[in-house]
Amino acid sequence: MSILDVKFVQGFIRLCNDGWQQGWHERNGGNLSYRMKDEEVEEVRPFLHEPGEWKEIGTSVPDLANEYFMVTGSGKYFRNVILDPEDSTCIIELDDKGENYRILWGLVNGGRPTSELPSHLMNHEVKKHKNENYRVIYHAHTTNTIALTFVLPLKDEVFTRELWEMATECPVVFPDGVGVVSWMVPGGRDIAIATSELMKKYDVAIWAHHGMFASGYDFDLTFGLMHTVEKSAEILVKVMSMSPTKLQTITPKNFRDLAVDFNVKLSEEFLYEK
Ligand code: 2HA
Ligand code: ZN
Repeated sequence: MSILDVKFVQGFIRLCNDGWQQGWHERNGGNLSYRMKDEEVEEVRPFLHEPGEWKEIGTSVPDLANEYFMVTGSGKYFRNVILDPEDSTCIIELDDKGENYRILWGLVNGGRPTSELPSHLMNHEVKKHKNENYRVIYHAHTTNTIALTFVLPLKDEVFTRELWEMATECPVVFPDGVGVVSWMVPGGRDIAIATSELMKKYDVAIWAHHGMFASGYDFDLTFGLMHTVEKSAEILVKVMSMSPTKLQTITPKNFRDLAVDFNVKLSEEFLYEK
């Protein structure tokens, strides 16, 4: 038995490799974090080493105090995670204030958790408030979604509506819509605050000219959400490449009908007349 046989560790590694195979993780692009369950902490405890030094997170997440996370390492390549997870990822523990972390496993050749740790943890905190079941925060450099941030207005309602129109499954997969953050310097507290504000309302936040954050209960749902949004963006890029206008599309009335049959609530703010 090794830590690599533990189910959530396998799920974490598989998501990294799936993202790499999608082409969303050039070089060291993207990062992933997982908020571990109590029983999972106990499951991996035999494999944890003497704690490293406490280091500042760079923000404060008091409602995540004493929690454990598996996260990708700063500067590490998603491409390598499946080959050497102990080099590319780590398990960290937060202190009793939610202001510092220490490494308990992984990053065996040195390094620190993802440069986006403040955004990840602030998103986890917001999502945990909303619903204890949220455990995964995933950031990827999704090509088509990024392309759209150069040509669509950076408004939540425009991105949501345009992405919904591209595939009938979309309003069912992300009925709350998607949020958009204008270009900001990555890695710091400001972009973390802006993103976590959007995560109060949405499971998806798009960073203009950079990528996407997705959140979900487990690896399948979170990867599936990222994949669905990015696929929809790819269709939109193709449509806009063929023609500046659509000859036909899914209409607001169609969406309202769909909402009834599929039992989802679609906010009228996204069903505006164009
Ligand atoms: O390189 O994606 O946003 C990691 C990142 C930073
Ligand atoms: Zn990034």
